[in-house]
Amino acid sequence: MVKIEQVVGIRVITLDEVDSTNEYAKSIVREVPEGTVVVAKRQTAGRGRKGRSWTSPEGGLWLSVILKPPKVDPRLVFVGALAVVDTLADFGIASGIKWPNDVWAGGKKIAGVLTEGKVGEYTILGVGLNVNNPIPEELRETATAMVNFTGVKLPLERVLERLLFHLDGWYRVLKERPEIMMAKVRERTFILGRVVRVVEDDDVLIGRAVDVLDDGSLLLDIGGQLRRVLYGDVSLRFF
Ligand code: BTX
Repeated sequence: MVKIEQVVGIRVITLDEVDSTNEYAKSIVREVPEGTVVVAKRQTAGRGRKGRSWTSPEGGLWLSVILKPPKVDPRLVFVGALAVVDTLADFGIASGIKWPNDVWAGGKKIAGVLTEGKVGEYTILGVGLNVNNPIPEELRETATAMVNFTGVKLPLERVLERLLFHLDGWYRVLKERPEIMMAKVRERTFILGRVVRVVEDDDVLIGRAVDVLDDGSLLLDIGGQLRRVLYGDVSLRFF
């Protein structure tokens, strides 16, 4: 029988409070093995992409996984997104990926993924999942938490255990059979077939999302012209 070695979660560092688990993970990257996880009860300066802030009070799961892949792979973000989708399914919550780095449930954002790395050295895979935490007033239109679906608070330890299990599994699939992971990403990406607005650097593109390609980029149909988008912010409500 082939023994499968666990990578993600071989070591878990738990903190009560930290500015950002991604920052903390970066500061210890050289001292710990690949797969080490930093999880904090609350973050005082949780970050999203492009310097945006990520609200992280007690009750949610805020964690970073230290990965040391041979090269930086932009598809690592999907390891996080797919693991969240599977974790939510374990608790009976249906969700989908809003390319490239959000997970939505019931029409609202329930989780976000932030990958940061240094070429040839490491990638920090940060995942923020709203579990039992309150959603601040100003985000209630767009954000939700697991507790809003279950009606009862969830044991955070159990959610963490499922999330680490799925992160480990999808990281292995990415390394060994990336095409299988990308097929799953396509299946889970709920924006496909819909007209979206994508902001890519200074470009604003409006078109129909038709596919997620094997390299992780989004294929847009803009009035019959196909355009590949490597990275960007997607909005669905822009009319
Ligand atoms: P993003 O840039 O796609 O999303 C950030 C935006 O999401 C914010 O501008 C705000 O509108 C909204 N938002 C803020 N907090 C929440 C929340 N709790 N739930 C839903 N929406 C919210 C997404 O970035 C990537 C987030 C990664 C967060 C993890 S937590 C662990 C790790 N450490 C860290 O500092 N960041 C990552």
